[in-house]
Amino acid sequence: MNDPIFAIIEKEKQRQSEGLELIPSENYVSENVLKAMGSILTNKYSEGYPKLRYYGGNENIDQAETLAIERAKQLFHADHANVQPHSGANANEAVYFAWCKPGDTILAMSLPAGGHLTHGSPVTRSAKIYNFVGYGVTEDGDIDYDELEKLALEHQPQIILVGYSAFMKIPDFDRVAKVAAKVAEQSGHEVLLMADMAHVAGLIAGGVHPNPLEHGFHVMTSTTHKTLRGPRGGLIVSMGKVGNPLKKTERKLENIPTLIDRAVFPGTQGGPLEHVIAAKAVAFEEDLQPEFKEYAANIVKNAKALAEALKAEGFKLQGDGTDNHLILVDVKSSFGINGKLYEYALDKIGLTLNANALPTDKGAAFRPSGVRLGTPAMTTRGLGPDEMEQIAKWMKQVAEICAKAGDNKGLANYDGELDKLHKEVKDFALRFPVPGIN
Ligand code: DSN
Repeated sequence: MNDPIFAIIEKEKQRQSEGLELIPSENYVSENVLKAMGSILTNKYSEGYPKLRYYGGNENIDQAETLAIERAKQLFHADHANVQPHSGANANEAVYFAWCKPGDTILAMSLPAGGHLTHGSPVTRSAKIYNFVGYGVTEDGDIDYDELEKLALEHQPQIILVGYSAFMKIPDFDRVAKVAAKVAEQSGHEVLLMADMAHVAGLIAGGVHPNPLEHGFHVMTSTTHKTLRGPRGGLIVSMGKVGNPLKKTERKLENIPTLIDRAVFPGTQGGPLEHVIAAKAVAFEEDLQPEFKEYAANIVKNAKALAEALKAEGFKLQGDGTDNHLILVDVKSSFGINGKLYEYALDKIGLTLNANALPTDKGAAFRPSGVRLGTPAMTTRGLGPDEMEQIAKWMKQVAEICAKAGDNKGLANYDGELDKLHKEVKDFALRFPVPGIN
């Protein structure tokens, strides 16, 4: 084992246990998830779907993938699950490909408002193929439903997408479903209702967030590694008739599960990662347990406690708080600093989060006014509301240092103070074991 890669993995283990992970899209998987992911299932080619493969020798793989599919359906009360997407981006692209022709319109939350890159950012492949129209958020951080409706009636999209990577409210899925019905009536075409719930899928599975599939939505995409606490990968669950994915299928909403299967393979992907799919199956089984409900509730409880503690320390929050796992802090108007400097300084003391533009930022991707943080990983590690107060205190101390330092270079004058805080964070973090490491 002389390959330096193994020393790098050991160093990363140390970083993960000695620091506190506040990035809201990260988490720690269980030992069993790690075991399945690191298994010899990676050796197998299995293009196709269970019992419909293009290679022999898939009798065991079929059983593993079928378990993953059945567990995902049970988790989200879905008619169908496709567990093959390699990532959330691939899952989204497959849904667009399943339903749209080049040039078709997709209405989604714009990136500055909190939407995701794959929801129509001009730098993506999808945006070069489809016509994305973006809706925004109101001043209090909720979806601007009036704007959404106006744009939907004006552009008559093929897909209305509710999804985000920086949004703290609970979407009103029923209201959006009503808009889709109006568009369908006006345009004469069916409208696919798609939810990208990558961030909150674990909250849905844990019963502390509404399930879009129970509010008229046809498709939900997700990643499996965020609040679902599984391996890095993607997932699509949907409602409708499940047909043979190897046969051409009429483009109708009731056929969406089969259209999606065909769009994942052979439409947009090759051989599935069956070791990762087995690890998804393990995670889904964990997500079905009663303890996971408690975990999901604790994520939200901790996020609310952290939001309150941050406010008490003088931070202004987008939307003034959170209803899910995620918090967007306006560090510019709170402490006169930019998010990138703050992210860098917090990294130095072992608190990891990411700089993030606020809906009001204009073209400031490299010097955004905010940072985004959340509680899924900390909750897995067993931290509770009291610990959230301590994190808020450290965050204020570092914000004040950044305000005095002015920039990355100026921060060097505060190495002593930052080192002291780093030691405090490390001693604190080591009290909370990381699954699979400690
Ligand atoms: N990169 C993810 C996030 O952090 O929100 C979304 O894909």
